[in-house]
Amino acid sequence: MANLHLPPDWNAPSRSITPEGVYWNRRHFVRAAGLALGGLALPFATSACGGGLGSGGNGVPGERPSDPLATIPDTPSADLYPAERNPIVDVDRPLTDRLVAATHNNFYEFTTDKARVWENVGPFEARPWTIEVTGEVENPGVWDVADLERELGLEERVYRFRCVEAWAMTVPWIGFPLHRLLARARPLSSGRYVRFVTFMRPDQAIGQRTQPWYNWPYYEALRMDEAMHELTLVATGIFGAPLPKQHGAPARIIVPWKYGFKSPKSIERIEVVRERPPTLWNDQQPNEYGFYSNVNPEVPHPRWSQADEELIGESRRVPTLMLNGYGEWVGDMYSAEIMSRIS
Ligand SMILES: Nc1nc2c(c(=O)[nH]1)N[C@H]1C(S)=C(S)[C@@H](COP(=O)(O)O)O[C@H]1N2
Ligand SMILES: [Mo]
Repeated sequence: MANLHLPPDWNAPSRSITPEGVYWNRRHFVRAAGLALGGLALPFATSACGGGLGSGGNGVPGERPSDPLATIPDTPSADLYPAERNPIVDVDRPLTDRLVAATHNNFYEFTTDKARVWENVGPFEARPWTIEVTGEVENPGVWDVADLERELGLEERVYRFRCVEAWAMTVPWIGFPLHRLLARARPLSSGRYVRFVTFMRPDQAIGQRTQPWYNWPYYEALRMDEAMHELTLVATGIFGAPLPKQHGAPARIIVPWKYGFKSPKSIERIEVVRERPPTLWNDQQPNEYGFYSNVNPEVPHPRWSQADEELIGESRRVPTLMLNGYGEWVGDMYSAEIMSRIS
């Protein structure tokens, strides 16, 4: 692809990224802490201790998970984790703390309270799971996520991730480029946009029951070239393990140069379509959330500046980077007119 020129330092060694060992140690620390807690929180002790973190961690379905990482669903693909890091992109920021990321989530299907999403995901049955790819494609299909993880090849990529609300994190996603899944379905030339639809399960997602003013299920979309871009991932894991439910298990889209709401979680269906489809946040408040929503420090949100951002878990703000720092990769996809649009 013409737009895949590499940044000059693409193969530079990791600089200040927390090395893998550190978060694995942290994980073991958390496991130990979880076991200690399990002794106190009797109703959850058995399930929390059962498989340790990262396996069998669902807890009792419907009940409050015993800890923020006890929300990683069981999966036959668990042996694929951790996956090898692809140094194709590198970032000069330290990794966000794993527990901070797991307790600061936007997933309105469960609650708008970021700190409590993990507490509400207990009833959500995130695995097993299939993704349907349909629409303007030669080979529509329904594929099992665990099979896709095995067959399409998992890799780890450390990306910056920037929410439109001016907070940001730096995390190691695990997954495969979306173009590999689209290639299976073989998009037709009539397919110009790619639409994503998440689940509709009010019985499992309390926010879908109590917040009917959002037009569930969550729907988002990308232009075909954005969807096919090498940086656009289907993430199935984070921090060396399958995704916890609050991060969008079992599979979510990651588009690192766009505001976070363009990265839909727990997707069930991908539709290749001819016309630009409506998207949830743009429908909800078109004057605040555009279709493109490329990270841009120079275009303020109507209610706040986008010039800088808070790094979650760290008490400092840093300047926001144009296209979240991925301009060399994706800048040539956008005209000045598109870049000047609201969020
Ligand atoms: N289905 C769904 N996907 C979603 C959202 C949501 O509410 N529902 N929130 C979005 C927003 S606003 C952000 S910032 C990211 C947050 O991802 P994280 O919780 O894994 O950090 O998910 C995005 N994807
Ligand atoms: Mo967001």
